[in-house]
Amino acid sequence: MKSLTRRRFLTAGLVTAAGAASLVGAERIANRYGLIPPDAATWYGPGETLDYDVQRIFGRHALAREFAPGQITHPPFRNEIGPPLPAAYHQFEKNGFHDWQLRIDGLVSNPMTLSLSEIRSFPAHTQITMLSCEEGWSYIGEWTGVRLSHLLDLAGASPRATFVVYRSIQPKWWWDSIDTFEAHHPQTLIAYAINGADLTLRTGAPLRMRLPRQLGYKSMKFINHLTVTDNIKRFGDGLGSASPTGGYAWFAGE
Ligand SMILES: Nc1nc2c(c(=O)[nH]1)N[C@H]1C(S)=C(S)[C@@H](COP(=O)(O)O)O[C@H]1N2
Ligand SMILES: [Mo]
Repeated sequence: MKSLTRRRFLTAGLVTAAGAASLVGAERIANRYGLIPPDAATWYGPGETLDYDVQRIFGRHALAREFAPGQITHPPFRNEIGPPLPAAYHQFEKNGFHDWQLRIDGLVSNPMTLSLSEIRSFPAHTQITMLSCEEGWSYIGEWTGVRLSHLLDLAGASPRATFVVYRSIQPKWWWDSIDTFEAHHPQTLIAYAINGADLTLRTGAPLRMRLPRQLGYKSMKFINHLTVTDNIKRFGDGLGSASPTGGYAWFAGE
């Protein structure tokens, strides 16, 4: 009921903003553009919905600030990794991650499983950006990887898709999602290197989501699975990530 009221409120705003004639049309636009974050019904709802909508209406193409090489923080700050990694992870690590795979499925015409060497053969992008933890610290690093949009194009992601779910080797705690704007944003990378060297256990080896427009916890380490969807409610508790249950908002942008 609550989220319905909020939806009506948003819809009214959209009607005003767009000068649209029809309420039904505006509601369709709100849903089409995903202007309601998946965890809107939680206590983050009102504030987060407002942040998210302002960002999506006015700032969805905005670029996170990029820095000069001399501004890189040495060594990078590294956060605690919790909970402990499973034994399977350490097996991959022993083999230099040669058999690590990234699965891409869901609303795609060509589901695929990519090896690390395939991912490294794709066009590489490097960016010097800031990673900010919600706890207040931050550091500047140079990340290299493939654009997520490149992988989505390869797999033939459907234009009907609204979210991309990403999972780590710790899928119970560390799974998350982004909307398709964020997924196609040119600074959104599946990263495999930091400051010119392969990622390590502490920095998320062998693959890490790198989202410089959102707080650090969205830059998930140990990624092995991407699912393209038009129905985010089907995943986990339906809130878009494990975070809202643990006390963190799904949308961590500004
Ligand atoms: N799989 C996984 N990803 C993770 C975490 C984690 O514990 N496990 N910590 C997150 C948090 S809270 C932050 S702030 C950043 C920290 O990245 P860093 O270690 O490169 O500083 O990683 C994020 N990604
Ligand atoms: Mo964090």
